[in-house]
Amino acid sequence: MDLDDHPTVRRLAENVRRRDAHSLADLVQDGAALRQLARECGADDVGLVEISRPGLDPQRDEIRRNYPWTKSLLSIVVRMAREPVRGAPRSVANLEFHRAGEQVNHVCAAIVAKLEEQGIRAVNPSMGFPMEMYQSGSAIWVVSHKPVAVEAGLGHMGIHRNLIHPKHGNFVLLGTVLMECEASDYDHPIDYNPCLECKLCVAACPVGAIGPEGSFNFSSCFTHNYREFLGGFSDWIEQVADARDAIDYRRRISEPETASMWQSLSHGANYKSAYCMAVCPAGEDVIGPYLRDKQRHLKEVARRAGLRSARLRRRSGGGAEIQEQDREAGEQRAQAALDCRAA
Ligand code: B12
Ligand code: SF4
Repeated sequence: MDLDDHPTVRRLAENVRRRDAHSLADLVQDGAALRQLARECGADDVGLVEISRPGLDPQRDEIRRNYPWTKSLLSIVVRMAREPVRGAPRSVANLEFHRAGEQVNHVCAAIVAKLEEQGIRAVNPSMGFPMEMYQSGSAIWVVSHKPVAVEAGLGHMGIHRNLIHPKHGNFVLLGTVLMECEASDYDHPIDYNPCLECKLCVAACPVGAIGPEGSFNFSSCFTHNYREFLGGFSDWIEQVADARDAIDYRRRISEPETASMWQSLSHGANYKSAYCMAVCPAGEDVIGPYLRDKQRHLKEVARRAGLRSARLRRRSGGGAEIQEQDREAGEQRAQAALDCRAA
């Protein structure tokens, strides 16, 4: 068969001819149309940034290493429902984090599909996981969404380091689409930070990861909130590997923690905190109840913090009494396992 006569090859040649006929100016897409496309695909807000923006200096080389053709970035937010994130049960909050996260990925994938139909190369790096584990040592993510969203005028990072959208507050998850095309116009950072500097996030964090001046202790948040991701998972595997037998395993890991790890493996990894986000009153749609009744807002924050204080003391290794209780509980679990075997 003459391959040049094959229908697929003929159609491809025609498409390439048509594409080559485009002038560079045709590759500059109308900014308003790109924003409209993102909204039609389900984004709650959107902004555009050129790759040469100084705010992207720390990640430009990294982005271009993987996708050298990137000329502009489309940044989107998807709003989360507030009450599921605010309440104490983390299973409810996690449902909302997973739902909104999936939505971010779907919206970005839909935008990429539409752009591809128009002959524009585009990719949608993940909103969270999966990430590039082989890059550990440098950033394992393909795009750092927060600085892109800031440059796209979608908000600023508050004291807790989450992006606060001027309307939806910090109850948003972020996505970025890398595009081959330039846009006719770009967005810019908003001229104020929606953060109120109330420092409720500082008080609510169970492991003190957020400093009142805006410093962030990565390791504290990572070890606690991300117990069932990455480092915490490795720790669990090592406990399994090091345990001499089932009874020794039960001494090391409590049954609820085993069950929680199973839930994460079977239903998607679960966050253990996000209380910094839960308590944040910033944003036009969010601030109302805080302004109306600060005392009530504070009481609710305190109630949530109270629920976690024992865990906090245990995790920080403080309190010999609690360590003793932990040891006794481990022994009881081991004894129960022995009784069970003997029966
Ligand atoms: C890495 C990461 C984390 C890390 C670090 C958090 C952070 N502040 O950067 C950990 C595991 C702690 C984390 C936790 C959470 N995350 Co997170 N996370 C990311 C990720 C993958 C990259 C963040 C990033 O760009 N960091 C770098 C810069 C821009 O941020 P920074 O605040 O200045 O970072 C400082 C520290 O993180 C530190 N650092 C970063 N990496 C490392 C590595 C080491 C070894 C060390 C020592 C320090 C360190 O150095 C930076 C400079 O001070 C993004 C997804 C993505 N691909 O963008 C989601 C993302 C930032 N996370 C998000 C969320 C929702 C959370 C949690 C609420 C999780 C949850 N559901 O419980 C918490 C909130 C913690 C907090 N207050 O920041 C959302 C934020 C949405 C928003 N409105 O801003 C994002 C954007 C995901 C998304 N697509 O929406 N996350
Ligand atoms: S809780 Fe208060 S201090 Fe913390 S980020 Fe939100 S508004 Fe800013």
